[in-house]
Amino acid sequence: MSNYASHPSVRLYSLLMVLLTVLFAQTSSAQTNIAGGKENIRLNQIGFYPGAEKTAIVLTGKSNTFQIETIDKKIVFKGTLQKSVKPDFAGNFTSIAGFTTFNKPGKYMLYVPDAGYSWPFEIKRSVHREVAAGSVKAYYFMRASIPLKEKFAGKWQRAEGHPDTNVLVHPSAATDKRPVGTVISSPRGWYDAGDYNKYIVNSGISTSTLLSLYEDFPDYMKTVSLNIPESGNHIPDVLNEILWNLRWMLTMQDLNDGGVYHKLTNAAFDKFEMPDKATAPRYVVQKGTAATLDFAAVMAQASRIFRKFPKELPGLADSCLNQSEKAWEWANKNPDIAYDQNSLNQKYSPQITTGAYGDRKFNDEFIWAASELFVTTGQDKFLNAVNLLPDENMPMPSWAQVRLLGYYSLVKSSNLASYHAPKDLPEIKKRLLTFADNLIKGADETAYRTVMDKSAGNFHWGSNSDAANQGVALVQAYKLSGDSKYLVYALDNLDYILGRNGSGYSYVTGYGSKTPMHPHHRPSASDGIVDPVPGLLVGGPNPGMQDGIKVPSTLPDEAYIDDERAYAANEIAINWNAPFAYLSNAIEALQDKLKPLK
Ligand code: 9MR
Ligand code: 9MR
Repeated sequence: MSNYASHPSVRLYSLLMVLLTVLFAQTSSAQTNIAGGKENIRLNQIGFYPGAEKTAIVLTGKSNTFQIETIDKKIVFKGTLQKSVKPDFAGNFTSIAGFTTFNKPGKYMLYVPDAGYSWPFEIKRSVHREVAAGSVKAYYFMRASIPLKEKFAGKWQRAEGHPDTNVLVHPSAATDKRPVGTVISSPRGWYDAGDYNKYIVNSGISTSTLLSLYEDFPDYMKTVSLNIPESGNHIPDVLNEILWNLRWMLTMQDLNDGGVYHKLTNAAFDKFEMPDKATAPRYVVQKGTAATLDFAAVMAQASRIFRKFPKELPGLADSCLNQSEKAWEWANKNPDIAYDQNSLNQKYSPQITTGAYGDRKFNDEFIWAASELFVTTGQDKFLNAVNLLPDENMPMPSWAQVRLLGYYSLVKSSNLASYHAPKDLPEIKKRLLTFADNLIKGADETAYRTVMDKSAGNFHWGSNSDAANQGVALVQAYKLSGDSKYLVYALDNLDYILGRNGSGYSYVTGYGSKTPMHPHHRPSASDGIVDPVPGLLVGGPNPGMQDGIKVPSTLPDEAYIDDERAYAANEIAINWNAPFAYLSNAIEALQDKLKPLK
């Protein structure tokens, strides 16, 4: 051994290795430096509007200056970095690169001497048009009961999953007219998330948020075509896509009494396999107050929107309204039926262990359903049945909390000629604006200069939907007040989602330079295609780690991991995509109103 090692040629070889190692170390440190910029400069990886604010966040603290360069490295703008007023959650201050005054369309990178180059980005009009449309097209990829053809789905084509034409009434849902084992047909709909089940409560807020996107921006949404099977049928594509889920929802009501089943589900979550391989029996389970009221709200809203397409969709608006009113009546007779999966599992079999969506407080669902029914019918009886202002709170919308969805509808309908304003309307308007003012207060002082970054409390399961829903609330405040300052902060939260954040990810699959590649999404994980299904917003930072997968950092805004198993941070879901679709499309529609403030 020692003889061999001391042989001259071996010594020469070792010397060579040392030299090579030194050389390699140098190239790799140069590479880290470049990658360092990508990691240490956080910005919207899609880009910026020429006339709007442009902000990037720099994490390395030494340099005072930054520059914007073209892709072939010509310097086009030089600026000074500003220290953040407050530190990030780790206690470190950041540097803010503001380049709002640079407005020449093109493709660029941001360069900071001690950090390197950022991801590339674009400055142009309609810069978010594609990602915004992609976030709606994402629902097509979530469709049950239809094969996704290559013409529409490209490389993510797949066989039909879950026809759902033979669905069993679970013992928890049995009635005289529909005893245990009755078979009903309940096809179509969107899969909820990474799993293949269909839940009315979560479908409610998702479908309504997309309906509101159309209702609030009809002219813009009419220009968004999605290349889906219905495209070209004289109905705007966003509505075509919504109809896929709405028609499923309509089948979830038992017309014998008006009650709506909580969900259509397997007994247990499927393994990771393509939807056509997942053939376990499907059940509808117990009717509940939340599901029935959410259904009533969505159908009332859908009725007034689809009323405008009598030729294309004859009778649909009437069916929606009739079924909505039936649901409303059922809920008023059954005002307190929670879906309590654990206690149901003690009484019935098979046990159901899929998502619970088990809300226990229904006053927000009553407010929402009453508001939508009132706006659609003009009848006071709906609002008279509820206390519109039960307390001072203005809770951020989520699957379990829908009060503001009702307020948004009441407020925007207040200029309809046929409308007699409810007595609480002035107070609701005032509260919505105060709510928005409180959201934006202090956002500029945070390390990433966003509303989202203000509070550790925002970072829970599905945190990205909060970032998006804050943006939606700010768009509503803009629509209510005409004050474009709210839009500027809505855009900041869009920047947050697309990369100006604590993890450095653009959280939307397929859009941006560093995006989730391993979302907790059964088709993306099982289709053999490297790229995940595009346009899906992952749940985002969540230090809770309820899935048991360790995140690289438990700081609130960094607690994210792109790991297929990490369903508490890296699943995708229809109720998270919907506010993102609303926000990104609304910002596109309103791009000319984004007058800089800072
Ligand atoms: O895939 C399921 C996901 O859709 C849910 O959000 C999550 C929490 O309910 O559960 C996932 O399923 C997991 C189950 O809870 C535990 N065993 C592993 C399953 C797949 O990772
Ligand atoms: O989004 C839901 C989140 O608010 C809950 O904390 C979590 C645990 O109950 O469930 C989430 O919803 C999941 C649902 O139960 C099943 N499909 C996937 C959903 C997203 O993870």
